[in-house]
Amino acid sequence: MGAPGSPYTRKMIAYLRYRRISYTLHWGGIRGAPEGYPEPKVRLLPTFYFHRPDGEIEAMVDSTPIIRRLETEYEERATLPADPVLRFLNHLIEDYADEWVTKAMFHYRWAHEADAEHAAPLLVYWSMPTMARSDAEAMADMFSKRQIERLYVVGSNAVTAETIEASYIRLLGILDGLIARQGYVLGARPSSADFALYGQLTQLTTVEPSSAALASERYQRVRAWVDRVEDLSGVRPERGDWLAVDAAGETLKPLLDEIGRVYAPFLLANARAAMAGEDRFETEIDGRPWSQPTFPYQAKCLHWIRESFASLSADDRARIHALLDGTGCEPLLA
Ligand SMILES: N[C@@H](CCC(=O)N[C@@H](CS)C(=O)NCC(=O)O)C(=O)O
Repeated sequence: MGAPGSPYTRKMIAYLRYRRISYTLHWGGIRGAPEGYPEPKVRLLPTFYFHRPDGEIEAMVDSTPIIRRLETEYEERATLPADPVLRFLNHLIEDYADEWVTKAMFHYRWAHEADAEHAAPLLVYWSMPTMARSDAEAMADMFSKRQIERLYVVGSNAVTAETIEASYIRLLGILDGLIARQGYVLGARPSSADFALYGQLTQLTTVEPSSAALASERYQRVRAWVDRVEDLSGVRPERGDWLAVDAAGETLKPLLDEIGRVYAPFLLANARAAMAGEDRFETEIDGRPWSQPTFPYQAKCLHWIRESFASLSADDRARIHALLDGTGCEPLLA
């Protein structure tokens, strides 16, 4: 169950299509779970309902572990690279897309009045297409008020706006270069990191007028890529389509530099505040001040990155150290 305006829902629909895993989609959103389905632990979009062998339905949220589960249950057309070094980089990039790029998504949707007025009715009609116009308008007003009040939660405010917007524009340029090379971030076949970036970009490059205009003016290649990734069921991936690990450092350098520039300092400052039991923190990101409430889930994200790094062989860890050297991502490993 998900909604077209949810970047994680879009990530997962495109993922399922590429993997040729059959599914039934319930467009939901504001309405909540479809009738007869269990509630997940946390109400989030998308929610996945797995039919268990004992006949029970299991509700699951969080796109990243759902993908890991589906990668185990279905073998063909994997989106996690087999090489452990590349697989680690895939995890890092997927996490950056899910947890940092989403700041840009939420910021562009709600921080500027024209964008917010554009999005609010869409969010209602995506979920309830038959609602009477006057009711829909009232609901859109209520919803946009709530979301604008929550901008501070992701760290979007007058102080951080420039940092968020500049990082979105740099990402477009970096992706333009990567797509031009081989079609996807990690080579000539899509990875879970591609689907994560795609999910955020479905909103940023096609829904929000401000951020979409930035993509259409200068990064038409990225804008076109978003349309293609929606359905990659016809792509036939080969084992050799993954980026060669020897080439990964050079190819991915601009993206890893970007992650080290904005996401690494964010994750570290957030985790430090979470450890100290502080409910908000201030730090510097990309040469500008950054302040926001502590986000406990993202402290776990850092923990998971470290856990997956620690599970690798000494050889693979050394290769990753060499790859990340000078990117700003090094403290994520410590
Ligand atoms: N980490 C989750 C994030 C899912 C998420 O945050 N979904 C948003 C919508 S895109 C949500 O449901 N937010 C709750 C709300 O808006 O009330 C994932 O990867 O699926």
